[in-house]
Amino acid sequence: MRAGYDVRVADAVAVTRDVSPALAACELTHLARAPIDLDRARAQHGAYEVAIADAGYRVERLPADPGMPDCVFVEDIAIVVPEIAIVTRPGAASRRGETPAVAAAMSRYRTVRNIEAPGTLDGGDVLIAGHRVFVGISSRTTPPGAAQLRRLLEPYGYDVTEVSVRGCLHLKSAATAVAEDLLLINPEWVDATVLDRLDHVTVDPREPSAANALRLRDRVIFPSAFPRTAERLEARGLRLVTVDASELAKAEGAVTCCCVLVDVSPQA
Ligand code: CIR
Repeated sequence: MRAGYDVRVADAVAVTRDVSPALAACELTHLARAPIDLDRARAQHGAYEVAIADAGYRVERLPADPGMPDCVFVEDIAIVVPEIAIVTRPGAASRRGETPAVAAAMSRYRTVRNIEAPGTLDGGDVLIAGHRVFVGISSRTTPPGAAQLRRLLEPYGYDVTEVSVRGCLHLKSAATAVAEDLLLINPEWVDATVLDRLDHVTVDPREPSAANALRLRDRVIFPSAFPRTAERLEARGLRLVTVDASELAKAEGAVTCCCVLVDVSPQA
């Protein structure tokens, strides 16, 4: 077991959103459209929520909007730090209507700030590792969007660094934090010269999509589709809980993108 785990998990909330009945019309950037079994997607999403609840988080599920195919991917809509929540202006115009419901949920826990036009930014492009924040410049997040994020976070002591992303949707398709001081990276999809200054594990090359892991306080939620990379993480002492996320993966979703974690403990 790695040092530094805090297993006191009370007072943590995971905001999720139901799978939209319109999911088949989701945005796609790198994948060809494939049939999605909505019932199976909902069952897998429910099991994912149970895995998060088992870790001691209170899951707060927002209702789906039938007019918003991608609304289950709440991560793209809000970024939360102990001091504020930032509601994004998503890069895909079809997703901008997702923001009011998520903003309302965030306003119960944090002062809400917004990314404003013309900047765009998806939460999937924002990787937070302590007070280091990496923001991916991608097909969804523009330099003006990243600059707004910097202006909002720097007053609280965060160091915001832009990272270019290639070959994948978001920065967090290519790199996620699996512990306070440990990243999981696919170096093919991200400028690793920025990220590899931090201690990191690389994905197994046969599992390029394996860099997205959801770090909870005492465990990591990880897709069952990537057993070789899972072995690498377990070898670093991480406790993994695997979930089948195959249906939402057809919509280019992964495990970080279906929740926004909010620490509501008094010290937050
Ligand atoms: C989209 O293209 O916006 C959705 N179909 C998938 C978003 C996945 N979000 C994420 O990885 N943060």
